[in-house]
Amino acid sequence: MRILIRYFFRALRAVLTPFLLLGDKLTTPKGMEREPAEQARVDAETRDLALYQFPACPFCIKSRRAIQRLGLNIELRNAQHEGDHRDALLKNGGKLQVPCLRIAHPDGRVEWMYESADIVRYLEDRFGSTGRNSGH
Ligand SMILES: N[C@@H](CCC(=O)N[C@@H](CS)C(=O)NCC(=O)O)C(=O)O
Repeated sequence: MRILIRYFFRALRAVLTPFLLLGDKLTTPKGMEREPAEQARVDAETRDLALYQFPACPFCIKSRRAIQRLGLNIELRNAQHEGDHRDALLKNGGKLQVPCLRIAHPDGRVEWMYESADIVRYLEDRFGSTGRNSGH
């Protein structure tokens, strides 16, 4: 029975994936604009961030859209299939759940932030006021 349920969800995901990806592509938000020097400063900060994600996961799409909206260049690491990113997420983050934002702090500490709502809030709090039209 369990195997049937697993295959059902796998098939459902396979059917929904193209629609989710197309919807994401067609409705990509316009990115925040910054002065070049400010963008370079933000880029230097986001080099310490990486988003572990699956391409068609709705929570990952929500997080990627926040990244696009905020005009951030954050490395996306696909953890859907067997490989280094999946292993690193499980081993260091503690569980195979996406999205997960890896934050390397200046003091050397590495934080693994799960939950799309927390990730979006963190990015908005940290970078939301750095754009030309941020209104802050
Ligand atoms: N409440 C979480 C839900 C995240 C979630 O359910 N992610 C799914 C993918 S859409 C997941 O990681 N599932 C584990 C798996 O498929 O192995 C959030 O908002 O980030």
